[in-house]
Amino acid sequence: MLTRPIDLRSDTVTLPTSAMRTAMARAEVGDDVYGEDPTVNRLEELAAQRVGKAAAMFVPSGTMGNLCALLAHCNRGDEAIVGDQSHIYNYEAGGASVVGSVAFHVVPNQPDGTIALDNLRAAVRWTDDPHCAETRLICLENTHNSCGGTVLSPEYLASVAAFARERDLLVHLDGARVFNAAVALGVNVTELTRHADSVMFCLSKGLSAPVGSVLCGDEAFIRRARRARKVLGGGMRQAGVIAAAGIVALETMVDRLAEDHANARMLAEGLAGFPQIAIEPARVQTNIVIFTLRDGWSADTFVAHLRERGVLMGDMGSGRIRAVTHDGIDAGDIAETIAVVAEVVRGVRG
Ligand code: TLP
Repeated sequence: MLTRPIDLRSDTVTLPTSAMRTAMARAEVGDDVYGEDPTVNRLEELAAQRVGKAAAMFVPSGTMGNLCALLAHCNRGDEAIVGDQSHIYNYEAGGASVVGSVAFHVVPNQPDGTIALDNLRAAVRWTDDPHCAETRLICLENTHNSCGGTVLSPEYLASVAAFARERDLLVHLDGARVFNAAVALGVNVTELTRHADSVMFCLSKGLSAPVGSVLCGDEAFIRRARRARKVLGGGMRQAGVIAAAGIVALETMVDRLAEDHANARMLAEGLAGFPQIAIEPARVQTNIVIFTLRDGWSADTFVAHLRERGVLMGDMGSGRIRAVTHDGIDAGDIAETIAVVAEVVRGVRG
């Protein structure tokens, strides 16, 4: 048993840094529903500027950020095209349909997290026939969580943006981990975000802030999104206390994501050494490692055995297991994880 658990379930388990705690304690605050919290205002300006948009809105979660985006872009009865592996479709409780009467038009994600242009083309409804919902929005995800933290390239994003313009559609980017994508590619994040009308990114994942995400877009869009956030009960008051950590996250925690990517690759390479594990290390581009087990071993038993020995991973269903690297996990933890996996593999077999 390890002296402390190695928690690879998600990068959402990251803890605020001491610089964040200091900034939180000292944050100047006001009532943000009146637009009077100076720290929230500063975070929103910084976030908008980082992703190259005119305006931004602080929200308590990525789920609320995506939902506000869909509500601000779409009218009741409109259709949003989403990937079948997307977080918006699978893990956000169908919010846009529940709250906004927005229909999801689900198309396949490719293994690399993209949606093929042919699939987009086929999904758009060309007609003003009243039988059909009106296509309004395309949602993309970068990095793509369920596809294994894969990175959507600027070229691909540009091709979707061009397609959307041609068809008079909008593009929303679920960029919960868009800074991981930018760091992996070695480009400024605006190379990725400029192809979308709106982008949501999370402060509370790899960037280690305790709470919060930011939705960015043009001024008119953010005005509509603020109304949606109010409907959802997401108008916060002295939110500067948490926004302060978000500022530290953006200013100090982006470049270090490269370490998480290197650790994820190290983990993937270690796992590939076990014949019982199916994984292609070359496909691990950022901080998410997804693998399956061979020979009919069950993922939940494997995950339970790891847990008993102090290593936490996520069972994603369909036999898939996810491990996510983040601040607080170093190369030594990865070596220990691989040693624990070796024990489990031997134990379960023997
Ligand atoms: N993802 C979480 C879980 O919900 C699966 C995780 O542990 O990875 N978009 C993407 C791509 C996400 O991965 C997540 C969270 C969200 C949106 C939602 O963010 P929160 O959890 O802040 O609502």
